[in-house]
Amino acid sequence: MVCAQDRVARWRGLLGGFVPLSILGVCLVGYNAPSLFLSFAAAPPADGALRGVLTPIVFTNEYGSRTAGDSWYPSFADSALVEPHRLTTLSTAAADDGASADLSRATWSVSTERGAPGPAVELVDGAWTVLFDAVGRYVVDVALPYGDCDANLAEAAASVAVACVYVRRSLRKLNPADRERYFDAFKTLMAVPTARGRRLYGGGYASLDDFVAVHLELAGDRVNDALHDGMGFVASHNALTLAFEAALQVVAPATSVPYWDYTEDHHLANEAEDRLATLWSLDVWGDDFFGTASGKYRTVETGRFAYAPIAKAAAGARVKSPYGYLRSPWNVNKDPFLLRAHSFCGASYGWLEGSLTTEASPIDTAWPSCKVHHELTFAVDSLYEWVWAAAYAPHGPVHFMIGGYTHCGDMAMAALHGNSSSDDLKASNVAKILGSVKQRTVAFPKTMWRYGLVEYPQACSDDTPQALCHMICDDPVSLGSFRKFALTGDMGENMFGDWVARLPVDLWGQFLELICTTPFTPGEQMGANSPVDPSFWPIHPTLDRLLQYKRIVEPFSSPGWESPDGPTKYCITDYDGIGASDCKGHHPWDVAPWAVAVDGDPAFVTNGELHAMGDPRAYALPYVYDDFTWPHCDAEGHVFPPPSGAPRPGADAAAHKHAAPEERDPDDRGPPGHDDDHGEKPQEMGSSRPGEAG
Ligand SMILES: [Cu+2]
Repeated sequence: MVCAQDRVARWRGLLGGFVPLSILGVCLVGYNAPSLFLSFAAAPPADGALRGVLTPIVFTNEYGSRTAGDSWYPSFADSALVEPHRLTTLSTAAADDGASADLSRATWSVSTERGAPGPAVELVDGAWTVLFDAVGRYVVDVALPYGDCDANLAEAAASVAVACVYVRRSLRKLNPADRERYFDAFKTLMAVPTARGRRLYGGGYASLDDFVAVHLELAGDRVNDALHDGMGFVASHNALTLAFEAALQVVAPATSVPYWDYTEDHHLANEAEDRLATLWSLDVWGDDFFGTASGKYRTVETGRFAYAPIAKAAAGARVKSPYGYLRSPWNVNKDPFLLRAHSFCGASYGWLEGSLTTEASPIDTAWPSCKVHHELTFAVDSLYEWVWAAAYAPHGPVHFMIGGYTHCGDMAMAALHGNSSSDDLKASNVAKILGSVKQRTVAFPKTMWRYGLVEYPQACSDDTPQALCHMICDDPVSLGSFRKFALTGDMGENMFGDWVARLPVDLWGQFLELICTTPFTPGEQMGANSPVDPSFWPIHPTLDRLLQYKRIVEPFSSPGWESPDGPTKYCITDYDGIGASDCKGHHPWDVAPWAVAVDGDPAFVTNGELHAMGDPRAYALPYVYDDFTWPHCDAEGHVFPPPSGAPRPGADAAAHKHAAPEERDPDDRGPPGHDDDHGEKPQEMGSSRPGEAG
């Protein structure tokens, strides 16, 4: 303790010593230089009254401490970030470490941006704590008696702007309590229907099935997918995630939807010997996370999501599965449980490090890597190009590799084995053809229906055996229908592989029989009901985070919704930019299908408005991301630099180098003569591109 007289003497001493100390700068060695200069800042003014100076106000919760201006968001350059419904500890201290500043005697006040009283700050076990209960801007003031030996010589005061926002964290960085809270709330939304939930939790509640139903209705439309394969993809999924997050928060107020940086999964699996086995055995598939799908039925059998049920669609639902579930019309699955096949009819994958131009094909599965996310960030400079690219290689394979296909029977084509005289159809080629058919389930069961080549049953009654509920082809399957299915332009080749064109005429019927009578069944993440799978939700925040980083670090030179060069194509069915389909859901002026919080209240906004709300320079969303670093990518040489452009210590930002694309094993190529379909951009009808499941 330094008493008043001593302190005044000390000021004098410091002031008196100033010149020589400055001249003999070297003499500072051994002193605590920073606090010395802070002491000068607190030097008594001419009137002789002491006024203390406080160190910055620090806001601490279980994830760490924040001070004003330490976030990467330009909108929060002057603010400290705090989180709603999470106990926050406030601290500050006298900058002059010689002064006595008894923090227990501080007076704190919190007010809203408009000056209304905010939440109370309370002294609990010697620490000042506050619980913000609503997203918004606040001001925190503190006054601290500043003096010594029981004499208040002055009062130090400080004021800081605070932004209270939810923080979306990496799924892998949630502390165990928060991870439990998130997945428990998820389970509640899964189990409690909307009407009952509203009685229990209030009007903001909505069940998971509510979100599944709307996503299914919009994505399961036969002609226009209003959520995918177009410019509305990112904004509509941001609206979906925001609305879902708000429903979760009704149950668990401190929760936010985590992001799953699945490039880390690529990084981890890529270093392993058996990459796919490693991919599916990572932590996120454990009982504490999404749960492991296993067994004959490929459903989760342990953990909180064990036997997660799939609901029946409401009476009169426009889009439902043949068995009446909240599933896609092309999903003939009879089983009532959440399905993740993780493979296509058991066919093994190749493993490729994809790039932005990769058309992710089941032949070479390209789980999104650091490389592709880096390219999306630094090799694209228009929003238009970014949104079109983001949906595919950087995102789509996560959905369809999780979902996969099953119920493929034994895929026998007896005649192919025994009766063929064709050189093309030696046994090894037959195996490859069947392997190709398996792998291409990623596209054809849906694509053939979308193009009107096949139908699915309006209804399969509950007692219809699975084997009898499948797509409906022309009856009898004719040579004409083979031409229609398999030889129409590029379509058949894209759907099945270029071997179809060489299939002998006498085998066409048998091939069609196989295709048309097998109850190929997609996992949920392959279909329009993908939000029913807990592993769906943390996927899109990952893209959103990448987009926010891009907008902070290297903003688009063409930030508009429209193509900077050439006609704008709003969705894949917008032929030649002339709007042949209405592309509903994909224009900036289309209203996003889920309400989002605007100034605290749910409101429907357009895709364009929602995108503007995410502008880091005029940020109006109720959440931020915890950080924008990708250490595992930096380690691979795909460096994500901080906003200044200055390299982080230890990171070679100048390099931006890419690892050479992995050499592909020619034996992984699948079907005979498979034509490399990598490198294609989004296409019109006629493509069998897997598209964006989810
Ligand atoms: Cu989706």
